[in-house]
Amino acid sequence: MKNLRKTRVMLACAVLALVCTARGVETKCLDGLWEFAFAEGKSLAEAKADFAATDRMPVPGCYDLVPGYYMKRGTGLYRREFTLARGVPGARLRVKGMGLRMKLWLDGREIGTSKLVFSDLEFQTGPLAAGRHTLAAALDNRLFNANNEMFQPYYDYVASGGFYHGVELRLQQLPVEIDRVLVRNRDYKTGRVELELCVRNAADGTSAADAVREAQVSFDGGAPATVRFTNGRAEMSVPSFRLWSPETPHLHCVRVAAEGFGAAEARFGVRQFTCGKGKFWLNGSPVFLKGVNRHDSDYANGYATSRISMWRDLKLIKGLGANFVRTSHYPPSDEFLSLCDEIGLLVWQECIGWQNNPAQMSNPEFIALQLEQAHLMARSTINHPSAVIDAFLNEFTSTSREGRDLAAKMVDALHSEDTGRPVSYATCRYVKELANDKTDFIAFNLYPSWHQEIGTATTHESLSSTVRRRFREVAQVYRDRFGPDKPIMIGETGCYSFYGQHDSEGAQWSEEFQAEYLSNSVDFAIKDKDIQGVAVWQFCDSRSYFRGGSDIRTRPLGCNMAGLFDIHRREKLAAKAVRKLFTPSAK
Ligand code: ADA
Repeated sequence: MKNLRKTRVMLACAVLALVCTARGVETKCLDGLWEFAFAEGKSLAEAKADFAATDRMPVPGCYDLVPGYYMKRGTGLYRREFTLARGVPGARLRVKGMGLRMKLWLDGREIGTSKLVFSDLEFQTGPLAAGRHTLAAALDNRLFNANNEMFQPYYDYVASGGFYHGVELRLQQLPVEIDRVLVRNRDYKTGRVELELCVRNAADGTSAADAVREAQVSFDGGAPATVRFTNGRAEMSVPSFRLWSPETPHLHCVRVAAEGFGAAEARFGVRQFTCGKGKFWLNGSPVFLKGVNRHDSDYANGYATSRISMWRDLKLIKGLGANFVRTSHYPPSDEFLSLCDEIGLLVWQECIGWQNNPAQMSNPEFIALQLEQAHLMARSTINHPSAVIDAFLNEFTSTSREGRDLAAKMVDALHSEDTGRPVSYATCRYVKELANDKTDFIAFNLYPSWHQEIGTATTHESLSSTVRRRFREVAQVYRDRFGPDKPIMIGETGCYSFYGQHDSEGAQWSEEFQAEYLSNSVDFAIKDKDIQGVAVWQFCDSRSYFRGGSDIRTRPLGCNMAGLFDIHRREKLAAKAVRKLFTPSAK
């Protein structure tokens, strides 16, 4: 009897040891120099996996910023080989953001296509044998004036072809395996979280959520506890938890291991961000959002921003005294959010858009793509405590029935992922606004005396009074229309300047003019009773449309010049003015 008990204990310990050392889904990085050819003017339909390579191209990277292909439009053809030491029952190819459309082949077999520019995408490969494999991709960067296009030619940011943040294979080791663990905050006061296990069948990637009934869960490297899961979900409290905030960005780690189903780890934070009583609330206290809009782009590398360049930008943003960044106007990379988790910044992320019109918003394919991007963005970012707002379609025609219908669908799609995040969009439609009924807060973009009321900036006094009067009027419209509960923020305010160009009396486009402009609008935002946040347009100058586009005369060298920093991140006077207002923080 005694021996039997001893054997049982030993067996249990052995199982536990096995479970605790279970490796989980393995990642194989496929970044590097790939074979390349460019088919100018050609479409994905004409692309083939066995193309004749004429060059090589780095992944990640935007091919249309590389000499030979600079600003050309067509399809970039990529290919590389990789070797597997062992066969696997299934794998997923992860593409961490691409533009603008893509087709993929593995060993000559098509494994997927996508038009979800900027999204973090995965494609099933099926079982893979040990040995050599060939992966090929076609990336089309052509622009069309067609209603089903996610990237319209008139958007005020450059359209670029390439792999933005790299490619990896996620190799499943077991026929049914835990792929990821998602951590949803349930109660920030007690550190209560819900774990969702994403368990997959290797062969086709379908969900097997209910396969895992019991798992070993450990937080922050502590002792594992046995937890029962129902339909892949279980609630528990994080031991000795510390809250995440921009000032104290504490992070926790969870490891889940289940016998026969492998293991997965996740980093997360305990926090709550909500809207109510006319304010934003972080962990139960009101928070005023002070920040910038940022394009995830560099002059030289386009959207293929590196970790160091993102980190440099985040240091500059934090250095302004900001607590907030809006990822204008498309979903951020996973890497960017990880860095925001670490450095402590509240992030507004959004699905791609820019002044979309009723014809686009009633196009079934456009609607389907937008909804798919919304689901993907909200779900794939659940573990990032920095991601606190989900948004969509910057400045779409929210005065139209089509806009209102699509907005309602987008709000539902984003809320359905159960992230706990407030949802909204940035509007520029003011009194005619129709689509804000279901949003959690109001964000409006306004450029009085710059894009609107042109000619009212003639004196320092008229600039100041116009800016303050218009912001107040618009804030009041929203307050009256939507009542006292929804917080109101300024999604964008700003104007343009040339780095290094000065004028003692603040001529338009001088650094002085921009600094004076933002001193007025940001000061108004901080002091106004209704405004609960402000995001300056924009963090740094950025590439926009190149030789055409509606406002082309205001895009010198193809750039939008509204940055607090220039495109090389050199500080303008406006950055100093904003820092002065953000740092002492009245609210
Ligand atoms: C808009 C838009 C921004 C940018 C800005 C500008 O409001 O949302 O993306 O284009 O104006 O610089 O004109």
